Amino acid sequence: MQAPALSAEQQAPAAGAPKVTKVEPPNWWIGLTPDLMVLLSGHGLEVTKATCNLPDVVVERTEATQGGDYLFVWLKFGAHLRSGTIVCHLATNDGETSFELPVSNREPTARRFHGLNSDDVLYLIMPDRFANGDPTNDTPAEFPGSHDRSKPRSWHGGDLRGIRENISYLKELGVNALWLTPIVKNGAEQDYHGYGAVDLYAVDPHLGGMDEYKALAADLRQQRMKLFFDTVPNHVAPRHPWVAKPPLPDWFHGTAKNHLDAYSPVKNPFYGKAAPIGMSNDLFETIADPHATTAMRRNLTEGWFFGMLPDMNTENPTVAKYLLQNSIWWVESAGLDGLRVDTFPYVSRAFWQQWHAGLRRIYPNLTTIGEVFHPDPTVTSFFVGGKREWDGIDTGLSTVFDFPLFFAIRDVLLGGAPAGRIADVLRQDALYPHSEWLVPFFANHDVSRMASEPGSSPEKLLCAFGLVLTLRGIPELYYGDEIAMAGGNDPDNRRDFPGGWLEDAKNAFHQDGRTPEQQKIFTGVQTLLLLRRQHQALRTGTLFHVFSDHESYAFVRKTEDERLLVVFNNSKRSKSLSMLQADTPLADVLRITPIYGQAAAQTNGKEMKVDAPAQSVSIFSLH
Ligand SMILES: [Ca+2]
Ligand SMILES: [Ca+2]
Repeated sequence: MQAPALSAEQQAPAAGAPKVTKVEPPNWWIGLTPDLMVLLSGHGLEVTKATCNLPDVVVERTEATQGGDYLFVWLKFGAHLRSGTIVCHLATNDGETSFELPVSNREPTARRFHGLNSDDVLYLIMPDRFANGDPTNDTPAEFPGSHDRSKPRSWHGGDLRGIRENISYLKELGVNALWLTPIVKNGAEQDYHGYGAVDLYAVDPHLGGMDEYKALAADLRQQRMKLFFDTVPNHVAPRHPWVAKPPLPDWFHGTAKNHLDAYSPVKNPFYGKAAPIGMSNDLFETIADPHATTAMRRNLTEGWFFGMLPDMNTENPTVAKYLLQNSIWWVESAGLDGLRVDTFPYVSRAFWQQWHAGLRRIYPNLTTIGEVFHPDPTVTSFFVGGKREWDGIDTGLSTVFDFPLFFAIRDVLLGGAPAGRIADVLRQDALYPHSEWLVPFFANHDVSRMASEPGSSPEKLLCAFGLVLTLRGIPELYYGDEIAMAGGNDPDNRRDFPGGWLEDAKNAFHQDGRTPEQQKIFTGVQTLLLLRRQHQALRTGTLFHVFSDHESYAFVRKTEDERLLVVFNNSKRSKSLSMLQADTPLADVLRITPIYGQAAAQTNGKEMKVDAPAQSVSIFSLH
């Protein structure tokens, strides 16, 4: 009997037969971009011919690298492309293979890509630490031993389903936009925080998959809430497969063995200033300083963060294209409203200009918020877009987190600094093209919890909320501060939200699971957020200083229809403030109605007197 012929699959592959193991991006959309650069991973990909099955898809060129372990394929799309799957055949001297690229129509854009404005309040969640909605993903098969709730640096089981299940809590509190720390695949035990990416096109399996992320985005849209994605174009994890085998020899700045350290060689006293608390030692001033030399700057933008995180070579156009497409892919996949941009000063400004231009061509309203961890507004504002700086570059960045105000609020409340320090930050608002988009905050995942700082108190915590929610901008709150969660420095500031796990003894997502102390803060924050929604002046009003001294600061938020007075007293004692009304927005005020806090106020038409309780924020409506 004759032996049957072997099918193609059964034949032993020739040595070096081509094989595709990964396609980046894994899918795309019709009409989004005129072209696409696809990065294939695999083996034997030194192609002699590449063709796709549709007349509207043209392979413009290909480039094989690393002995055929990677292949870049530049595709051009025609005007008549229809949804379906593009199949591209690759021929090499040793055989043939193919890859698939599904392309689909875009979802209707009406309720997507809105961006933020001062009507919004951002709430920061570290997904691993908020709520465990799906215990079956706690230890993905790929990452055995990564989960241990008793270890502060292990994965704890929180996930995207847990956030979906607690949207009602966020609505009840009164926030409407979520910033999640990075959800891209990290996997490894200590990378629960998300800043150690090993795959920029996948959701970490501990958090749920891409479907779960899209479901969260859809749930939020349904509730008219917004979603921010935390993106890190500056670096990936040391264990990213690219580090051992980069797609291009200069894919990174340097190599694992030979690279600069981002830690600046220039130390803080260079500009003669004392370092404020918590200030990074990296001198972002050198980027803003037209007189600085390349030697003073290079480490910052080309060095590896912490001396260990592989730094993307964002000056290489192929790397820049990869990163732009990756950002577009996340925004389009989930219908995002914006991106929080990590380690902003560590990436070249020319890259940011290009990256923003590419994003804004598709998403003109997308908001990007840069992390510039620095106390000086002349430095933070330098990185904001909407203006060209001395280097001729407009970064395109929408806005930054208001780190100068963060430092001032903490210094005033905890360090005994004069309350006027707050006005000192605000007086520099004209440095920003849109100070109304600044993001005031008093806490995030990188600093110790306000409630646990030496000298803190529930009253001071409520003052911090009171300031952040009434000063100009788009406030950011950190999960759990609304119930006075405790915690020291990283990772202690990232404790599990009580009640997010079935086995938790107390469930602070519900009022009956909160202690009276937790409920007091929760109610205060909820009230402030409600007042913010009810009073246009708290969201968009022009801000005027009306009083400032060592212990107190008072300001007015004014619109055409409304005047509100906010009084902050940082003293340990109650205090009486007198304010002359002439030539201020207090002029002509005859009636003062308290709407928040315990302060009392009266006026004789010329002078206003406010009796403010110790360590308090109070709000009055003026008529
Ligand atoms: Ca889980
Ligand atoms: Ca860099």
